[in-house]
Amino acid sequence: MGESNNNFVVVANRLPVDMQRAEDGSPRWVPSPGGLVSALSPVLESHEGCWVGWPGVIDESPEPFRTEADVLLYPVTLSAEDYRDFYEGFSNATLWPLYHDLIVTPEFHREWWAAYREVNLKFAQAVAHVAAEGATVWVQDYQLQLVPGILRQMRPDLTIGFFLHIPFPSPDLFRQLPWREEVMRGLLGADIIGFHLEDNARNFLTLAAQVSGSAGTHTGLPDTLRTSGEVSTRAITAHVTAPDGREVGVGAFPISIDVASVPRPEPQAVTTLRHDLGDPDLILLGVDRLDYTKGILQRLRAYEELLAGGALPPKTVFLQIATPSRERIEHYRRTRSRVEEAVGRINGQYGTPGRPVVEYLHRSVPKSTLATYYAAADIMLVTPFKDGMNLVAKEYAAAHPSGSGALVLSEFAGAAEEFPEAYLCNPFDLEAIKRSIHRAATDLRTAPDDARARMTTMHRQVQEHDVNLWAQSFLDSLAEAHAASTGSSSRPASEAR
Ligand code: ADQ
Repeated sequence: MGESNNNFVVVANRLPVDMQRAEDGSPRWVPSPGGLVSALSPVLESHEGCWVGWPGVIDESPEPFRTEADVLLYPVTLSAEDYRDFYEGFSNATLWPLYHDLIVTPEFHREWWAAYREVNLKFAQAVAHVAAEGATVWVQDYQLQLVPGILRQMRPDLTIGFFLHIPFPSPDLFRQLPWREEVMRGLLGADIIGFHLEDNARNFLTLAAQVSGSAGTHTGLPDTLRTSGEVSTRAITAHVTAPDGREVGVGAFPISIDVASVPRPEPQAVTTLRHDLGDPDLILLGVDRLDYTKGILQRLRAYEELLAGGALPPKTVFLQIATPSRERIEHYRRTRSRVEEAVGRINGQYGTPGRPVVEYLHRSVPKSTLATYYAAADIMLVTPFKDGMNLVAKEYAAAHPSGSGALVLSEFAGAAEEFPEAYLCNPFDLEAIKRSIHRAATDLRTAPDDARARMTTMHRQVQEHDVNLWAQSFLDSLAEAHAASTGSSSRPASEAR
């Protein structure tokens, strides 16, 4: 198959691998981290499609590369300025905090916006190059919100889906964005727009009714986009009329994990880990990118106060794995230093020589190691202030088929909608986090049947709603939208599978 002949194209900020150069200058590809990659890799492999994205190294222009699973990886080059202004700037210091309910204050800079437009154009051009006539294109996430609109103009033959992996904020917050009309128009270039939750989709529909999509409007909120229908999960039932008159479907598609590929740890590996940790009575676990949205510091403080109050078994260990993330951005640096300060303080106060009460790793770990941690953990702590979904919660549920363990979960993680059986807490309320941890620890000892029933239900939920269902329902909706708009019965996304 040639480079310009792909019937199914995924475009995301990152390729599912990173390119590194060995000492002799030869390129080497290594798997890249993150929820999006975890979610999409199995889907693309089964589609034999093309993935357009940045290879993870500034100014590198590697040749397109075909994986063993016959997925064509088509790199987009980012310069140092692109990385600074498009990625660290507009994507992660403007949109990320804005869409996560202003946990830190978003910065609005015209140069960053200019870079965002230019880089979105670059990605759209790459897609236009690799996509066959009439292909299906699936655009991923907040870094590429203008791509659907640009592609619609360049290549009206394409069927375009867009999925947002992070929350979509309330209209009042979104309307702070100086370039709100342009972003809305960009998104409305798609045939369907998918979110994790019905609430996200409703926010978008309300906004679409408020913010004009008409070209060139920069003042006020003049024209109203017509919206219709109620949002329901895993299907398109609501529509908005785009400025060019097309009907755009809007729906909720909660993402999940590839349950079949979750590694099953050897029982011996779990025993060895428990032993290495000093055979504790209780193991708490946190696994996150080191991001201020994830609430790592709050969770450490809750743990510290529980230790201070003697509320946990004497031999308790908290294992916190934090993947390095966006390390040049000031708020991330500050979050890291506060987290590490808290780890030092808690160990200084409550640890004994050779027996820290917090084990902290600031690095990525292999999936098999992660699986051992999940299996060994008595209580998983997932306490983000805001999270689109949170795959870690689902990975933990998948790792406990017998119903062992317990999940403490923020009510502001998308996963809370699917896991009402978790020990839910408000992560802004330290007492609430403490209560949930304490209740989970107490139930494991005194009400094990109740704890087991909760975990078993969550395990079943993940098994029955895995990443394949997510991708399938999105692509089926996209194919239906295409068929409806062309009046044809062809199903492009299904054909591509
Ligand atoms: P993320 O913010 O990256 O994803 P999450 O959904 O939890 O958050 O996914 C993280 C992934 O990275 C998980 O698969 C986890 O196993 C892996 N991971 C984390 N730390 C690791 C470590 N130290 N070593 C190895 N692997 C590690 C974004 C959104 C989420 C949304 C996903 C998918 O912010 O809300 O759920 O996309 O849509």
